[in-house]
Amino acid sequence: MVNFVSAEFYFVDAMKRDNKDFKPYEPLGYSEEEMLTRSRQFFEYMNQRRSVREFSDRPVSREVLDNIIHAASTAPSGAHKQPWTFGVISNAELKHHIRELAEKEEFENYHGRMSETWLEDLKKFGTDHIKEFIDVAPYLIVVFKQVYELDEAGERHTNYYVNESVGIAVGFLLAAIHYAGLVALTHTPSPMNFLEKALDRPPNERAYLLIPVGHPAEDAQVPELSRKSLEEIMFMH
Ligand code: IYR
Repeated sequence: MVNFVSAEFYFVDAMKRDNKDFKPYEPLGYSEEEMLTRSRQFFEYMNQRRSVREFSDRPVSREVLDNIIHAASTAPSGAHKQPWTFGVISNAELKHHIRELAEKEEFENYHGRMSETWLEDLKKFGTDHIKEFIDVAPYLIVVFKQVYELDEAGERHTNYYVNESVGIAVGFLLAAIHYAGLVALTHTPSPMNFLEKALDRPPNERAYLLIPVGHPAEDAQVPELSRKSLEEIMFMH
């Protein structure tokens, strides 16, 4: 890491490390050409990802779902605390219960809690308080952030950069879902605390996102949209 400190500080830092905690990093070692191809292909692949709101009830195997969540769990996190829990709901009654609770909140949002500007911004997506996808998708992944860690003895331990860590893990999750050829929606029923109660979660967990996962409905449609260009999102000095 480039660091604006003198070589002496580097030395002290290195001394603080306990070598038994470290092992050599094994680089992937792609050639320049491979790097160029891989980075371009990855962009093109990711650029095909779309949020989908219309799901098929076609089942998805448990093993595929496990792999997706395992991939999400490889995300970096503050002090490697891994401050996340992924709840997977496939039970039809529980999904329906969650749908009813989500629709109740969303009804309030669409009928008074959201500003005119917000409703206007959402118009082109055609969303409303009806959340059929919660019943239809074979799995709901409810992502929880752990605002602190609770160990087996019930002791609290601090977690760091929890929102950043869980956000990155969800990014990995969405990439893994797309890589498996499935679709997802990052749904934000608001407020979301009904999920903590409905899923009987411990006091250190807060619901972060509700993500239905599955195959798209055969006639699924997605909004016509384009993404910002590199020039718009990037600067370089
Ligand atoms: N949470 C609501 C509203 C909503 C808000 C945004 I910002 C969106 O991009 C989409 C929807 C809902 O889920 O319908």
